[in-house]
Amino acid sequence: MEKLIITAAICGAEVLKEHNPAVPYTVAECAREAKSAYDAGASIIHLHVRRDDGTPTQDKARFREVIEAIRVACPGVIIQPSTGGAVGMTDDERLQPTGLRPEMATLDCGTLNFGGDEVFMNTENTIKYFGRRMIELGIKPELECFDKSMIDMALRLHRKGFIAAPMHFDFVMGVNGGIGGELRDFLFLRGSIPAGATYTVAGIGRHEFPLAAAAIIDGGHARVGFEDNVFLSKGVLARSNGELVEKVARLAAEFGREVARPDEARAILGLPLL
Ligand code: KMH
Ligand code: ZN
Repeated sequence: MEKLIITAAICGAEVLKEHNPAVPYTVAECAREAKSAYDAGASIIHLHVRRDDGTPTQDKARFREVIEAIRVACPGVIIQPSTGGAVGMTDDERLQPTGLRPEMATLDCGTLNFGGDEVFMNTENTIKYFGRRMIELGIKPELECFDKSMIDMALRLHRKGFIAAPMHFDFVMGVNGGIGGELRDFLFLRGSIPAGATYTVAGIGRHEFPLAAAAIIDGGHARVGFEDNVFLSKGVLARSNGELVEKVARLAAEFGREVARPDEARAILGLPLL
């Protein structure tokens, strides 16, 4: 089986220090959290950035600053900026970090309810616009699919030339408004992607580790981090993103699956080596 790629979603746009005091806002805190994850075996850092007061922003200069600090702390790591940003941001606001030409970025493949009155908007035209931009800039999209219909959308837009192969999916499971986080849901999604595609799974909250275990066994890849879950186990806050990554690496070791370092992850994903 291929080595396991662990992605750390260190910060997110919604989770706050009130949920876990280790959630990073400042540049130094982001570098600290990325390093804890990298040292524990993460080869991809999925990145949102904040102002120092915790406000989410897609500001290009802020991304540049945080990315530079992470590069120093985590030599060779793959940095994957979010183009999802936070609910309510415009398309062009969200796309700003693509101007830094990262190796990867997220591409959200559909609209969904996001709790209360919030709607995370990704119309077909938005997805086409983002897909075209990523092809032009040579950025590999991680196709964020919060439900089965979003996989279908991604496949349709791939056929129309808006998304290049080999496709890499991220099944985000357990969001209130998207697909659930049960094993049957996982099997439905992973059975819906084409041969030659890769996937990672991001389970929200209590779904994080069971779904990581499913991906480890299945030959897929796993995402953990404060964006998705702040607990190491029931009622126990993780002290760092690194603790969450360590737990996945331990699970992988139990199942005899080795963890990929960044260049091995690049080879698996079809990214140029550094
Ligand atoms: N913060 C969510 C509204 C992504 O990174 O592409 C969107 C999100 C997905 O987190
Ligand atoms: Zn995200």
